[in-house]
Amino acid sequence: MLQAMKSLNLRALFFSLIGTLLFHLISLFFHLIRIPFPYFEEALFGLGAHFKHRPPPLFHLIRIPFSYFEEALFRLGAHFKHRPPPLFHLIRIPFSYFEEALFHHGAHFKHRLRPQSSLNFEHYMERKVTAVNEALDAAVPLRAPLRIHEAMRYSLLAGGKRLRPIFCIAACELVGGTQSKVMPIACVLEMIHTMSLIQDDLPCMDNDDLRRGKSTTHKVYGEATAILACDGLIALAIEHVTVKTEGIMSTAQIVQAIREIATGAKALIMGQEEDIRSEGMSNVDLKQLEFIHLHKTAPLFEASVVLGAIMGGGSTKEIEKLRKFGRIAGLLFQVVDDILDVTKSTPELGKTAGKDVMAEKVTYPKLLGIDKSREYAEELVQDALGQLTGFDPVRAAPLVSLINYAAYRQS
Ligand code: GRG
Repeated sequence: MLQAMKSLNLRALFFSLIGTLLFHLISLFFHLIRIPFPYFEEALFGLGAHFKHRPPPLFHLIRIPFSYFEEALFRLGAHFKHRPPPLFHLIRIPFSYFEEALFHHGAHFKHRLRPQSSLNFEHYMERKVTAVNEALDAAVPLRAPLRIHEAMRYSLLAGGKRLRPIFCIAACELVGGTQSKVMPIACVLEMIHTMSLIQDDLPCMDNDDLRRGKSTTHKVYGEATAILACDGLIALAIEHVTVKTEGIMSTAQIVQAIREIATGAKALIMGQEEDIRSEGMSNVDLKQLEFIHLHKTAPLFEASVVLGAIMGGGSTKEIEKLRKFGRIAGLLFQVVDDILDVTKSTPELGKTAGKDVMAEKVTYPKLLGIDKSREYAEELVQDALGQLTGFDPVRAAPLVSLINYAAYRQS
């Protein structure tokens, strides 16, 4: 009898222990699956992330966080109200829902799980910007007469993003070319871009005091020297295409490069003229605005990738795909420029913020509003990335990241 009671007690104890354990395991399980979803979603929405494909309700059951995303979110400056326990860090499962949002937000992943994601974009940009800056520095030596050379160097080496030369190098490397071969052409693109900015800032155009975080060229050197610096940069650009490419480009390639640059420059002039004429006009529609942006900004981006592809020995099909990619990238850049003009401050931009509104310029936010302008930028990102299908994904990674950078930059 005693024996039977003992074994009954033991059995009861055993079952109660198992029951308690199960209860705790189940509540722990529910606790764990409860935390992660709001944990990420809250952080992502707080960052203003957009999800193109929200996961179906079923997926909401699987709410697994992992350090892969956490790392990226931290780099974006995300704040988490509830951090999941370290146990979760063991579970590292890619989740395209989060990945897409983070990637499009400009996030960088140290350990990317997709093939193209092994690129460390920050390091990539650092390396490319340094190489371009060194080449530009060497391109304009400080010589007599000092003042004009100083003015050219002042604007050229003022520390821009160097996006056009980097797009050019990335396109060249995408089709199998090398940075050293394309560098003179990459510099040409920055020279023309810089001279267009000096002109754009002149009192007779946008009349601006600040560019790239510094006083504009005419403010420092006076209008006459600023205009001559523009002329000097055009002359230097032509010299670079024809002289600095000797032995590395065929005559046919040089002619093609000059044609691309001239076509781009012509378009820039037309876009700028329409931009200035549209100031203060209330009847400018989307079609006209697209004309302005497609001329004022897109052609130099287009020329950048096309020249990169030509220099890299790309096929006609590759060049034409990249041409479309470059044009969309340029349009995207200008749409984002319009958005930043009304959403960021002067110190953040390094140029005068809110000047489009002040000058009564027609912009995407003015015609569509900020949200629709962002949606349009998002469409352009997808459109541009679509042009890269068919290219080797690892080699295309810099252009993918550059598009994301152009779209989600903060200045
Ligand atoms: C190569 C032979 C040869 C000639 C060059 C390119 C060129 C001819 C002239 C430049 C025309 C010009 C002033 C274009 C402006 C381009 C431009 C993108 C200006 C900046 O646009 P904004 O005002 O941007 O929208 P910011 O940065 O001022 O907000």
